[in-house]
Amino acid sequence: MTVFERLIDSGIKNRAGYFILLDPDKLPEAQIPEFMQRCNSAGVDAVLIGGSLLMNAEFDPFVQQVKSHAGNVPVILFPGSLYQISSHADAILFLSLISGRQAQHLIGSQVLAAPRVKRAGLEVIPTAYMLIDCGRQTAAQFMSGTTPLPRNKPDIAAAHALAAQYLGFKMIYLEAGSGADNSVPDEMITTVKRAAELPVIVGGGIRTPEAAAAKVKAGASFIVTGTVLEENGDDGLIKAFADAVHRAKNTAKEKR
Ligand code: 1GP
Repeated sequence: MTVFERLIDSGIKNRAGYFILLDPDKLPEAQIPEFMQRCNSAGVDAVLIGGSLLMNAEFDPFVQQVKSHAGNVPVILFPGSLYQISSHADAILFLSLISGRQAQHLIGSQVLAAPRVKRAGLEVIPTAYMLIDCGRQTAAQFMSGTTPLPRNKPDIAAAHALAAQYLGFKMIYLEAGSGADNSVPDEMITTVKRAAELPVIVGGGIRTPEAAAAKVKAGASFIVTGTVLEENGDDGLIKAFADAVHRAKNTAKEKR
């Protein structure tokens, strides 16, 4: 079974899935074993590794360390640049920034990355990546030099999602940006979910298990949190997020 099949199987058939984003600059290597132990026992569905920028950490050894302590949890690359490819991961979200109009982020970087991804033997999950305005500029917006989609225009997001489906992407990622002041609006998630028959990952600015559950109810298939776990040392928070996401029921379809 591929990582993608596993995610779909455990994730969206009956319940949503919970992903944790690890930024190599933020999680000290010495803390990786204990952190991954907590992910395993909480039932986290995958860890994503990536960041807009790498200031200090060495990417490849970091991924290797995470993988060696990951147990059953799939390790998926969520690359912020061409430097974030590692053969130690299980899979890669092969991203195209479809909310922007810059050829480099739509296809240019992907052409450069493709041979490296193949050599690394990674499972590829083609993912349509959409930046959603969160009220102020985020690192992803600045680094990509693109304009995010307006947060009060769910139809624009829905049309992008439908185009992504017709282009053959396997997942949609609605991104408010790491540390966003405002997460992706629930109404936009519902509109996107109804427009396209693809699993929807939602991340950026989700700070409480209740907010995560509300996104699942709105139609999210997978929830990503990063910053809140970096800022909060509470041992029980990972489990609280995982439980909230797994227990919440997606009601977006019934409202159709
Ligand atoms: C960022 O969606 C992720 O790419 C997670 O965002 O760090 O705000 O949780 P946060």
